[in-house]
Amino acid sequence: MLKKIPYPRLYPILKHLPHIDIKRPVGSTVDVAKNYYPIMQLIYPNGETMVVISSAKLATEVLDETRFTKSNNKALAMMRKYVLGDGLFTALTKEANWEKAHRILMPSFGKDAMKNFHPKMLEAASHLLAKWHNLPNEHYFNLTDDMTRLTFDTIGLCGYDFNFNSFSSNKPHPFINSLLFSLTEIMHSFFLPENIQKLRFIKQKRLTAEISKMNSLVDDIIKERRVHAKKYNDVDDLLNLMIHAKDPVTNETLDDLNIRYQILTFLIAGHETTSGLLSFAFYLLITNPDTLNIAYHEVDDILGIDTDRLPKFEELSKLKYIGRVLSESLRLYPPAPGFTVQAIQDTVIGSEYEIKVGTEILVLLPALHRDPAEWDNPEQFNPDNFLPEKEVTRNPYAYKPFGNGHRSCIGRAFALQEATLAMALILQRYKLSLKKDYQFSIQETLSIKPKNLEIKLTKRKQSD
Ligand code: MNH
Repeated sequence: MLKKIPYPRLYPILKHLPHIDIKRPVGSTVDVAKNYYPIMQLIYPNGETMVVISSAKLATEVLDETRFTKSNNKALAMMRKYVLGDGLFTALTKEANWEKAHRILMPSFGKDAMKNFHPKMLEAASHLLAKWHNLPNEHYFNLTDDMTRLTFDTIGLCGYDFNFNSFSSNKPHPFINSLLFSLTEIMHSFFLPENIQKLRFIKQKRLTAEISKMNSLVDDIIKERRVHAKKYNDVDDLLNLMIHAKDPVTNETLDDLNIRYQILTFLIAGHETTSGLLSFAFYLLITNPDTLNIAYHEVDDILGIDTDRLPKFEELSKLKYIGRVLSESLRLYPPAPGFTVQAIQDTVIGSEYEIKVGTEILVLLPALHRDPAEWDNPEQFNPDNFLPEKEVTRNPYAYKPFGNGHRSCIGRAFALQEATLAMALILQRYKLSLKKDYQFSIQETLSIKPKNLEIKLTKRKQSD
């Protein structure tokens, strides 16, 4: 028997918009979806419909790549139009440039390639450590801002051998401000009908200006590479692949415009989410002292409380508990909180809900990752959810922080290595404490991060 996909009360003109807080679209959608588990439908003022999935059972179906494929929802389409073009993230799967760039860039993100990134990741982290070493006592600062400095500098060094020097300034790198404005503006526009959007020409004008500022950083990166071509001949970074590598199938290199899009794609995708991951993971550790203790023990065991010793690449994979902390943090607070797919042809899911070809389907990760049918105590932070024996028995579709299948995250291993390294270096050296009256809330800018996460540090001692 087919059922209608349920939805909340519909309003004239605004349709479902009154149910959504456009400052926190994901959080408010999760709140509504709880009342409509495992599936609901939202209609936006522009008439577009979104089917929202929050159970692993239905995710298992819509993530079957023989029936469904990644779709560029309106936010991705806007990212594509204004910023990222046919770069990997916003290219359509059927486009020749997606497959081509995927083939060219994939090898540099495999397990073997990760070792090459280790020294650069250490270099970026050493700038964070140098800054923290010199902080005054009892000084509160925004942890997320420093995590963003770290991840942004890391992708600059690993990807483009380019030092953004984010830690040398009290202000965020100008690129970060431009990106923040652009993502927020694109997120807000997502909900507005096109005729209203046109009326917001001041915002639109600023969007264009911020995007050209971001593009000028891409110009700097390309210029540096061209002017000092010789110096970079033997460098093993992403940019050299983007510029020189030939696709084994077509024997072509990437074209100049596509190279620009890839540079921006990796600049953005390569730091935003990892910064969110580290921020949430530290917040969760600080507020769950038992888990923090286990993490300290592991770091002390494997690396020692020796403030000068830097982890070797081979040691990172021994930090099993930290790995589980990161996985569990990605479960509760997936920094990229959703992604969309669409049916290849008309179909039925869960044997009861009809899905028409092309219908936008949102896999709402904070809801999926707390599916009561799959997780015991879903709201509880418990790194042991990722013990190996738990992982083998769980439905793999209950946990998708890096997306799905062919179009899943190319930077997964990179992000986890970077986050493990940063967490280990920090725990080796510091105790972290939150401001007394800290009220946890989430800031949404397409991705999610903790808001105003102010912490202070105390140096650890050998005797701790
Ligand atoms: Mn990443 C795709 C999450 C780190 C580069 N990434 C995706 C998708 C998710 C995602 C989800 C799929 C989106 C979709 O289906 O529309 N990414 C993350 C998370 C982290 C992350 C949670 C960190 C934690 N990503 C990184 C890093 C890089 C990167 C680091 C680069 C160095 N991600 C990408 C690219 C894609 C992507 C590129 C698009 C891949 C493709 O479609 O071929």
